[in-house]
Amino acid sequence: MSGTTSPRVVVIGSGVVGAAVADELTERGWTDVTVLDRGALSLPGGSSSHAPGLVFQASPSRTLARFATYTVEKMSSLDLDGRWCFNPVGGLEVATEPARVDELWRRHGFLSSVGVESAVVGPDECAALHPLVPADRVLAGLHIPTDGLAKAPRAVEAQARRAIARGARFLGEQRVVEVLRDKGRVTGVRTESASAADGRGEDTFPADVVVQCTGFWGPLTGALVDLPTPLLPMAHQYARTAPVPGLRDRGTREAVAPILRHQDRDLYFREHGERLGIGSYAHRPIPIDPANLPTHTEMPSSFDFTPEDWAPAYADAQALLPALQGVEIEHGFNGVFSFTADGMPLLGEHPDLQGYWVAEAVWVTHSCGVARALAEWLVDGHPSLDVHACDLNRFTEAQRSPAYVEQRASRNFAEVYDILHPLDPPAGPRPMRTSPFHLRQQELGAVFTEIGGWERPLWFASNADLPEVGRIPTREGWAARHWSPVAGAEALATRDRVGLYDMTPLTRVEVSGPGACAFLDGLTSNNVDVAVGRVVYTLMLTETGGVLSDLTVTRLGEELFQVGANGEVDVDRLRRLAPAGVSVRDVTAGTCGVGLWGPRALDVLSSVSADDLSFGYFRAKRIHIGAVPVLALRVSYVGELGWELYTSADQGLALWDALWAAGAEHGMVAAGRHAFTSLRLEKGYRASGVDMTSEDLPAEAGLAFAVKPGEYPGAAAVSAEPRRRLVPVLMDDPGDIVMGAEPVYSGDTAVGYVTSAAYGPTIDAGIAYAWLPADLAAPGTPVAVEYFGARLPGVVAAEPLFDPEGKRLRP
Ligand code: FAD
Ligand code: THG
Repeated sequence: MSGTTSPRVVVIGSGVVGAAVADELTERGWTDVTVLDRGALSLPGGSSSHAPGLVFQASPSRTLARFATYTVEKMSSLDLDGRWCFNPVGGLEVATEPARVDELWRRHGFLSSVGVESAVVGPDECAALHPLVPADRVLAGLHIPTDGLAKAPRAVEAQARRAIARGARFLGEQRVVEVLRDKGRVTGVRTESASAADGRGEDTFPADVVVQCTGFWGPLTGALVDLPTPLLPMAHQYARTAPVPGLRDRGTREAVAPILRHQDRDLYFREHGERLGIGSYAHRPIPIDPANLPTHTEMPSSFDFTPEDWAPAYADAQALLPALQGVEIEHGFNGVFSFTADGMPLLGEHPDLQGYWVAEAVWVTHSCGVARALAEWLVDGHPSLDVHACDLNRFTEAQRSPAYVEQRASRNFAEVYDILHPLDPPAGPRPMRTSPFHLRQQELGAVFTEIGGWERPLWFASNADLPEVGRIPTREGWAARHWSPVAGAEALATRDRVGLYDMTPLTRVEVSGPGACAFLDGLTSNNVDVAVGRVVYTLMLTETGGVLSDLTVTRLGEELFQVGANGEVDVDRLRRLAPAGVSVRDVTAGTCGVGLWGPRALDVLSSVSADDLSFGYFRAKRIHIGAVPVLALRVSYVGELGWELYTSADQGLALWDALWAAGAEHGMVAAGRHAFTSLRLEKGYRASGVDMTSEDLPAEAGLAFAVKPGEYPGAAAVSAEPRRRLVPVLMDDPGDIVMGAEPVYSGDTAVGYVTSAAYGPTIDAGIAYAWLPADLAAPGTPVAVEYFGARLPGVVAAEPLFDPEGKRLRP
């Protein structure tokens, strides 16, 4: 795009995020960029002005890890007048407890799955890698050669200069105090400059696009546009020691030794010449109210050091690194930066104000990757990496409440270095959202976890006496946590008799009004202009054909649809794109539903409903269950005969109780999420956002059947040749159960990674769905899944693994 057609962009905030956004936008031809900061340039006083800049690429998220690898790559290519922006000293994470050794192996596996080289090394090698680590203090280490130190202020300056060379402006001492808008669009911003106190220095900057990159000021900036920016500013302690004996006389370079993490004690370390910098997450959470920041200081993000919080951390540091004994702390501060409820950044466009974008709660580590994603999003329509877990609009209203953000983010601070199992349930506030069946589930001994704000049963203790329990192989280690063989028995009982599943948390959206049909048909990949009473499985795609989400669309009337979706991000997309006259209403909270599935489902339902239940697969009908009006969909995510049964929330208990009473004589069980997952993987039903994302084409994800010719986003791109495929791997040993996110090997090469995994009780095998290169995806191909350092053999299998002819669904 030429400069003259560039939209006018204002970036608020010249930290490491704002500068990177300006660089990435101008690189893509959007050159009319103005970056405004309330502070003086080029060190305006935000978190970036004093971040010690450790870049560890390991993370719980594939997307974050790849944001980090791009940051490493980009910052390595930058310099400021010959001085480095990234110093590739490598990273070393040490284990002082046996559980951490396992965790290092798990992280090593994760890094292999995202293509970052790493090695688990013994104590002697740790000592050889780091001059202050004695071999007798550690059990093992994880060495990541490409980790290192980012010099955030230099990276800001270097990226700003590039952007300026392409036409951008950077203006300091311009505090944005108002965002100008017209008819739901941004039109510019108004600032007060440093001299505003004397009544001068007010200015307006017209803009078509505004990007909020204000770091922990986010909640204040968001308030200008009525946007709750759900992050919590918290102080975190960082200190520099006096010269350390073991670091003296090592030459003039700022840092040579790898950055070091001692996660068993929530500590990290970096060299500053002959001094050591130490950061601690071991102290109490110290939330900061951004409204009470000091206004007339150069470093509003730096608070006074609180030595009482520091003392235990320093004792732990000295225990690991004996060279620190007797070494004083020369300087320390409590530095502020942003934490979110789930540890992920906030990226995306304001739900109601077009042209107002946000990139907040971003570490230096991820800054370049985030900025690239945002620039692609603006310029191309969608980022090339999957960003759904970072989407600004991923939260429900309650999850944006200050109380929720404060509680979850504080917990994230405390747990930032903890060993977290993917199924560890979050602490409070709980329960947040409960289905009307919650009371009954509690009576049945449900073991709950919480996902997306909803309480969800994993399994039910009341099923412990099922005869099937004895057929489920026992487990050890991670795979055994938050799991019980009872879950496997619930799955078998569903295949053998009938199971009752809570479907209330599934996002349900009513789309209605003149044009509703044309809207959904033009938005998704399948044909939804079907007879009233039909259900259609269909996909929302990016312009380049990537799978944003899979939906079920039920036609309830000429211009009335119920859409089964995957969370708030889908609702946001539907709302954003709906034309005038089409109403998009999230009905999830006011409604509830169950899945009644299994060979005896018809027996159960016909005993409580006088309606004709002979309507076919993927058909919908309004029926009555006792006195309860119900929308019944002949759909089954577990691959058995049966229905999803929806009603309004007030009648939920009546629905559950009627079915429960009728189910007794048919051996019905209440079944939880683990059973659900095992059964869906036996059938090969994908979970959007987990198995496939916006990075994957439908054909690659095994979803070509849901794509029809037509005019919808992505239509032109869907026929591209698959480069890789999502396929099931069956483990050779049925007892080998992995967790997800493990690397998959062909010979000695990591060629892919696991998405979802579970034990398939009906087929008695460990199932791991995995992405593999197309030429290694044929059934029969031998592969190995690396699990805590062990290579578990398996083989690519043909799918579906269970009932390939679908006889269960259409008996
Ligand atoms: P900032 O750098 O805070 O920039 C936001 C800018 O917005 C500021 O310059 C501010 O002046 C400006 N602004 C705010 N409101 C307005 C307004 N109304 N108008 C105009 N301008 C406005 N990250 C790592 O990756 N590795 C680490 O090792 C690491 N260690 C850290 C240690 C400490 C002690 C601290 C405090 C942070 C650390 N971080 C680390 C986190 C990292 O520093 C931040 O996440 C990152 O710098 C945030 O960058 P940003 O551009 O979003 O925010
Ligand atoms: N139920 C409803 N809506 C949903 C889901 C659901 N929307 C979101 C998510 N789950 C969508 N995922 C799926 C995945 C697979 C199927 C249904 C929803 C499914 N697939 C069959 C198959 O692949 O063979 C049938 C597809 C077809 O005939 O077109 O059933 O759980 N309401």
